[in-house]
Amino acid sequence: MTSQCLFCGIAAGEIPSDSVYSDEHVYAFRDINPAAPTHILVIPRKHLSRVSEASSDDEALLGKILLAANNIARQEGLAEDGFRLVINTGDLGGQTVHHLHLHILGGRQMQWPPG
Ligand code: IU
Repeated sequence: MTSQCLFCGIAAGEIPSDSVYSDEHVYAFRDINPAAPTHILVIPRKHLSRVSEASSDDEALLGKILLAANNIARQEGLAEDGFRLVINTGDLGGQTVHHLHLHILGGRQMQWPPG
């Protein structure tokens, strides 16, 4: 499902993005409509439409995404003051792009509960 999926296209380099990290399994880029001073999306190159579609086969991949986010947050200078990781899932979860993505949000005070 490469060509019909926006984030597959971004990970493949077919659609331009402001890349911050790339490896064999994971790609990360700056959100086009940032909701915080730092807003980065971390995605698996493998197409998974949402986190609830992941299976035990994806255990290592999910770990890679989380550890990549951790490293990116450190590189972006967010580690000391803190940051937020978010995975919106499905309609009620507020997911609008149907390729699993982990939001890194930082650089401002976050509120709880989220909207
Ligand atoms: P959501 O969790 O599915 O709601 O997040 C989708 C994000 O993808 C959202 O923050 C958008 O601003 C972002 N995005 C993007 O970075 N580039 C795009 O071309 C599109 C959406 I469409």
